[in-house]
Amino acid sequence: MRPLFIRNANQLVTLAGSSTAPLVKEKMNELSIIENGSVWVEGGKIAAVGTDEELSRRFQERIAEAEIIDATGKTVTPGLVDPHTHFVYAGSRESEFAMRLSGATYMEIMNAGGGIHATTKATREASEERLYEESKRRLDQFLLHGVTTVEAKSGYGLSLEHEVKQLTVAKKLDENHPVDVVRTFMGAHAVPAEWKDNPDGFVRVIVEEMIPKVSELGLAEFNDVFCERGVFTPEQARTILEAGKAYGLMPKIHADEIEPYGGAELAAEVGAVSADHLLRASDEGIRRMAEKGVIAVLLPGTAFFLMTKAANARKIIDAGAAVALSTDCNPGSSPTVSLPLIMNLGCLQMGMTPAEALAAVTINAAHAINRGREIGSIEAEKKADLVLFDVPNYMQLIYHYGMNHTDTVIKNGRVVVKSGRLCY
Ligand code: IZC
Ligand code: ZN
Repeated sequence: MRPLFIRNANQLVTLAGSSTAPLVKEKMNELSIIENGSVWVEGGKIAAVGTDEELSRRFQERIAEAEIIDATGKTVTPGLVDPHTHFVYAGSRESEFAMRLSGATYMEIMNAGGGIHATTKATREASEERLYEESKRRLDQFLLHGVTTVEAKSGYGLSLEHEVKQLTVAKKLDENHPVDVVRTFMGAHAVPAEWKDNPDGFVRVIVEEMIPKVSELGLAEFNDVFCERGVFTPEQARTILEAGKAYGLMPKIHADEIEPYGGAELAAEVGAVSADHLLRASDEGIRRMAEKGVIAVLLPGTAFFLMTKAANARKIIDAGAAVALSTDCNPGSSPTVSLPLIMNLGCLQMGMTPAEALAAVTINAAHAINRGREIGSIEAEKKADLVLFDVPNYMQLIYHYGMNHTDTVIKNGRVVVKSGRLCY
């Protein structure tokens, strides 16, 4: 592969210097921007970063052999990282939109057999091939919006067979598609209809059958639980997350989305990598998360789409917890793939600065999926995952809401999106 020389970005937003720990507090505003910045890429990795003047001097003898990408007038960022999605699913739930618009809540729809249960039915009925095709289309859309790594949860199978099918699709997408797909087992996403009268029996199936099998097959790195009244209690969540730890699955948790339920506290107790949602998390829970280094993954698109008040990112950052942002891409509460839109909502609805929002979808998002050393910033030795946005500065990327400025995407040193179109 020829070296790649990305030249002369109006802003090269590197986010360098935080590969071992996420950015917290004021540090979330330090983006390490290089004006007229360039990047030399070799063997799929970033080899050097600097001003165009510095790099063109340093690589003078080799420029002729490189593929040149002119970034004049553009903004270059690390490939965006989405650390919380449910994008592997079949079917669609727009019929619930109308129900919610006339007053039904997300939980009411779920308790009446819709919501997660509807998607579980469609996902169980889909063949592996069809699930792959439907999910691949979504993954292409992520890539077209500048995302080069995405976390994907299971949780629409809710039986050993179908959880394995869902994670297998995610694994095959990881292998065959340019976007890296980091897998999370989420058998504890809902209690399926057949276990409705015996939720503890279902918890036993998760702990005794699903977790050992998923771990044996190497299908996931993380283990997540929807800890919410009417779904899984903090006690059940603790049992499931501890069982996962024993099989090498790192804990994550859907915490305190709908009411304060002790999810943030539990995340700190079990040493979760992240606690996600946190709209109603207690101050004490946030304090404990900050103390234990649990990353807060916030999902303002979900609050927007469910018409509720978003989490208070300002308070969480000021309390010292690292914050990441995510789409929560899923068919019911956040059908979007756009992290630029999510950054905009992070600023308008959660009190973040644009710089914090960008740190939250790059380096901090990478840490939220345990990839801080490989991705999330533009630094020598890291994967050459880069995005050229057709805007002169990163602020404009966040300011223009609902627009897609992605021009070029480079994944592992290879151009996979050119002039806003897929070319992998
Ligand atoms: O399908 O509704 N919140 N899980 C927890 C979801 C949203 C996904 C869904
Ligand atoms: Zn979720």
